[in-house]
Amino acid sequence: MLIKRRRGWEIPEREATPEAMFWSRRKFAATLAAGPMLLASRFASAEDDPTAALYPAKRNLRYTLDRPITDARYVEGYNNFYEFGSHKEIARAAQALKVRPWQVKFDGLVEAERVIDADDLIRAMPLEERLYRLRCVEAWSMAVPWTGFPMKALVEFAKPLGSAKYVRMETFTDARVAPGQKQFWYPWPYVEGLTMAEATNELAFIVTGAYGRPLAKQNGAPLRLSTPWKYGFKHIKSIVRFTFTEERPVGFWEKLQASEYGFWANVNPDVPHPRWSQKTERVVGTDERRPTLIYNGYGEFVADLYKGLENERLFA
Ligand SMILES: Nc1nc2c(c(=O)[nH]1)N[C@H]1C(S)=C(S)[C@@H](COP(=O)(O)O)O[C@H]1N2
Ligand SMILES: [Mo]
Repeated sequence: MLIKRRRGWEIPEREATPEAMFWSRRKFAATLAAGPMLLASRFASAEDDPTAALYPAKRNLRYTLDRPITDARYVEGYNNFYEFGSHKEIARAAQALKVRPWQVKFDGLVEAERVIDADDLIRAMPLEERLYRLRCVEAWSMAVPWTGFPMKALVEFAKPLGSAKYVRMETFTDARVAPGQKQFWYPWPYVEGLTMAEATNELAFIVTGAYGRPLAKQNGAPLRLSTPWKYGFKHIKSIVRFTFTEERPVGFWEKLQASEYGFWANVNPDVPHPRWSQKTERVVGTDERRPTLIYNGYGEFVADLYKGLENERLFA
């Protein structure tokens, strides 16, 4: 007889871990309450960071929030990073990830394949700070001061051929440091993709830092994507490879459960997830619920990207 077991990803997050319960039962709640500096020092490693002097970068005032910035202790203590576990308390486990040296590969439909060290890439790019909202498909949200550079600058650096239609991104694979990757039912490595028009839209941002310092490992150091008009699962962490291609990439979640997680994944309160509503979101770190906005409130920047694509499943 086939026994159907409910796995972590089949349970809506707010049902699995109401936030009050999450914070009260956690073992290192005391450390987190003591503040982000203590957390940062606890997690500080011996690895020197030659990019540290680039932070804090100048804030770009074009991108504004409609709510306060989420306290760093939530952004750095309540994470999705399935490589380190299918729950939210992965920050400690993620410290095992070695982010130096870190090679990033550009391949596929490019003028010439190349590999560059992440520190060299970061130093070559125009760093700035942006205040962005992050809306997870599980119906929670945060507001984060990310540091990074426009993905458009990265695309220009990669020199894709005119025939490239998509960019496929891939996370590291190393089951020795990321025990989640021993869970064979997940389609590792984590993969995500964007169309070239999305990747070169001004909002698409490669994140290298947050809160005025280099990015914490649990947030996807050394390079992570932010596409704030799309659900959080598109925001792939700890990227090692950018491949330019004519074929639409199949993301990690799409491969696992295509009926629930698609390629486009644009935020829309009127298109429910098959198992829960997307109408509102829980604002992490507060007891507030807010109405969710179409394109997560970024329609003025991105709505035009989807003209003529109305037959696509744009919102899941
Ligand atoms: N490699 C990788 N990237 C990932 C994930 C993951 O499990 N693995 N989770 C995604 C999901 S579902 C969300 S909501 C965001 C969470 O980012 P944060 O932990 O920095 O808030 O990361 C995304 N990027
Ligand atoms: Mo998510």
